[in-house]
Amino acid sequence: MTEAELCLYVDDQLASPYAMSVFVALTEKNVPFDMRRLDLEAEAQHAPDFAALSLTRRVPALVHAGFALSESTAIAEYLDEVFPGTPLYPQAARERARARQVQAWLRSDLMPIREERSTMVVFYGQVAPPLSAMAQAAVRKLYAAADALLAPGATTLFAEWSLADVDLALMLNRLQLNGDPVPERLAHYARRQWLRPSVQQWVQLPRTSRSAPADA
Ligand SMILES: N[C@@H](CCC(=O)N[C@@H](CS)C(=O)NCC(=O)O)C(=O)O
Repeated sequence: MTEAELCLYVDDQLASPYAMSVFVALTEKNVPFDMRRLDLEAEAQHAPDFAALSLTRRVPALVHAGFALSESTAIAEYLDEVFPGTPLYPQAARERARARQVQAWLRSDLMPIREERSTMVVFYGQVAPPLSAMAQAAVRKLYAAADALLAPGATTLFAEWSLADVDLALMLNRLQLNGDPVPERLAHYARRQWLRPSVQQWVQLPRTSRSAPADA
């Protein structure tokens, strides 16, 4: 495979949690890929060239040998089916379904956490003001779900690592890295997940300080 065969489009700020998820997926698959950064503030996602590739006009988008795909979980599932290497999802049907459930939930719920603890906290060290009552309710829901999903002493959701771990750790780290109280068991899990080399490769990418994105 040549590098030109796989190209990942991400946000210029490298703050998108969904772009991070796909970056980690590609890195775990150990396949070479190009990465192109789009300036979302400058509306680069609406430029005709990109809009023709990404039907949603959002990042992440992946182009694989002429096949263009958007939506991070669709991309991850495609990569898992097409490439060998580290499995991104559990093999057993029920665990795989649970992993997809976690990913879908983290992308569709908990909006007050995503708004009040944007990934600028995680990737740019910004400190946000105290959580609103709505966000505190979302945090309680997050902690209850994570506590129920994680077996005692476990550092992964399932027997083996999966991409759902990356997404859950990111959600917990929105709070942990802001200094909000996180139950120690969940904090330990998120810290361990954050140390995974593929995650650290994303975290360590050079960034220049910018203002907060609308929804990350
Ligand atoms: N459900 C999508 C969410 C993607 C998303 O929200 N991308 C944001 C960046 S974090 C984006 O491209 N925003 C620009 C826009 O919507 O115009 C996924 O999982 O890929």
